[in-house]
Amino acid sequence: MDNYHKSDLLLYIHPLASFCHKVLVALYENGTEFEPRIVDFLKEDASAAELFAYWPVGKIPLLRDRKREKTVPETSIIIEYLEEFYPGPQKLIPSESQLALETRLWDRFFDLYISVQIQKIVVDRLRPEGKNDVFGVEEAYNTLKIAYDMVEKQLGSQRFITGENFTMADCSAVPALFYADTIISFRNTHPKITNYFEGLLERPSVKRTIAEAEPYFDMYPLSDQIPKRFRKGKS
Ligand SMILES: N[C@@H](CCC(=O)N[C@@H](CS)C(=O)NCC(=O)O)C(=O)O
Repeated sequence: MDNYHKSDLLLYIHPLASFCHKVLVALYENGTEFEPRIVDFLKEDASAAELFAYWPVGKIPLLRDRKREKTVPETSIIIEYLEEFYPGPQKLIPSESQLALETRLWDRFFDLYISVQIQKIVVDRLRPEGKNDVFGVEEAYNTLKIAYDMVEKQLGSQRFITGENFTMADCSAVPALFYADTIISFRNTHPKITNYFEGLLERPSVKRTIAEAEPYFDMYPLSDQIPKRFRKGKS
């Protein structure tokens, strides 16, 4: 059988990429079998060529369902797709419609007002001299601060961002808060975020995602801000 694959699901990723972490956490939460394919944008290798062929905007992660011959882009859509066609024990989108909306809202919130703002700040450091977006970066810092206050308020006394159950919104929170903390630390200013994030870090899915990113941490422009406890042999 020449088109035999170990898994129907092929996931184009990079282990350091924050949006990939969101989907990896979802997959590990449910023990969903998949084949990772690392895309190295710097090398423009075969994986990158495949990614662009399937999804010309070239964003990762990208899911390819070989059984259904379907290409699934965008983290939230990927998680919704997995929930529909490859469900596992951890329900990531609640069945109750109001809670499902809350989940989608806070998923968007972490993506748009934290992860995207971090991207703006980090990518600006990699821009050629004279091409920096000083105003955009300033705006991103402001948005991050507002977002922290909103997340702190939303958490109230609940364990997860939408209540007592772990959902897709918490998958988004993991990389958002991991990288945001390297830019503006919330540890001395936002006790509920700190406590929530520490709880997330205890989950095996999150530990595994961070451990797999660790060999690549030096590629991150603010790698010196990643706490030593996440670095092997550097505690
Ligand atoms: N809205 C997208 C964002 C994905 C995204 O920005 N991915 C980054 C990696 S974290 C990427 O592909 N960057 C490469 C590039 O922009 O060229 C999603 O949720 O999937």
